[in-house]
Amino acid sequence: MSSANVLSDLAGMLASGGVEVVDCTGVLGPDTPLLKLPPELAKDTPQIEIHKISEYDDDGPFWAWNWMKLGEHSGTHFDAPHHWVTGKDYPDGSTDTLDVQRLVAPVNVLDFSAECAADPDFLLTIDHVKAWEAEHGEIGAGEWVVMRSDWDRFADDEAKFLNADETGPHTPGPTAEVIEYLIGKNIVGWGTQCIGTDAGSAGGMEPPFPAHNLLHKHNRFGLASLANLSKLPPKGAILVAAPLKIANGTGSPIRALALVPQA
Ligand code: 23J
Ligand code: MN
Repeated sequence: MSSANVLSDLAGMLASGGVEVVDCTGVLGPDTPLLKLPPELAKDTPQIEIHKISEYDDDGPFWAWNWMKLGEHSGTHFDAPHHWVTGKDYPDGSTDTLDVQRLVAPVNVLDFSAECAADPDFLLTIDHVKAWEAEHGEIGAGEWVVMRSDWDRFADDEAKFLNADETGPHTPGPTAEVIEYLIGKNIVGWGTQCIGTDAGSAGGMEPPFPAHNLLHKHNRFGLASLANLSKLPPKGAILVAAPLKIANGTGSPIRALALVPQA
C-alpha cells in the first residue's frame, strides 16, 4: 500500500468516525493543578493567569482575545530533554529544535488504574511491564508508553491531584529500572496522568527524579497530566503530542490527541 493510500484511507476513517480523535488533554486555566516545589526551588513559578484583552467591547469591538501568564510545565504538558541537566546539551533537545517526526507515534497504554486506586504510592516495575507485554504484545522502538492511573478524575481538585501530606506527595509513577528498561526498548517517550513524569516519592529515589533524569539523559520525551487514557486501547492508537515551538524551550502545554480505531 502506498503512503498516499494510507492517508486517504485515514481521511475517510476520520470523516466516518471509524477512527476517533480522543482528547487526552486537561483544561488549562487558573484552576489547573500545578507542581509545588520548596519555595527556594520554585522562584518565579507563576499561577496560570488568563487576562481578557477584549471581548467585542471598547477594547476591541469585533473581536475577543486574551493574554496569558504561565510556566512551560503547566497542565497537560511536554518535557523536552533540555528540561533536565542530564539532557541539557542535545542540539535537538529543545522545543524549537526537536524532531517532530518522533511526536506522532503508536502509544502503549499500560492500565494500572486499579493498582493506583488501591495505593497512591504505586510504583511501576519491570515485572509489571513484562507481564503487560506478555498479555498485549511487546513495546516497540519509536513508540510512546503511558501509564493509565485515571488520575485525571482529580484534575478539578488540586489537593486531591497532588495528594500531599507532611510526608510529601503521594502519586504513582515509574521506578528508575522501568525507565531504563523502556529506554532499552528505544521508546520515544513516557507519559503519566499525574503532575509530572515521576512518582510523588521520586525525590528520594536513586537517581532523584529518575524519569526526568534518565529519559532526558537519553534524549527522550516526557508527558504529564494526560487525560482520558481510559478511552484508549492497550495498543493500536496513535498519539500526537506536540509542544509549542518556544525558542530554547524546555517544554510546553500541549493538546494531546489520540487516533483510536473504533470496533
Ligand atoms: C521542575 C522541577 C522538578 C520537577 C518538575 C519540574 C516536573 O515534574 C516537570 O513538570 O517537568 S519534578
Ligand atoms: Mn514538566
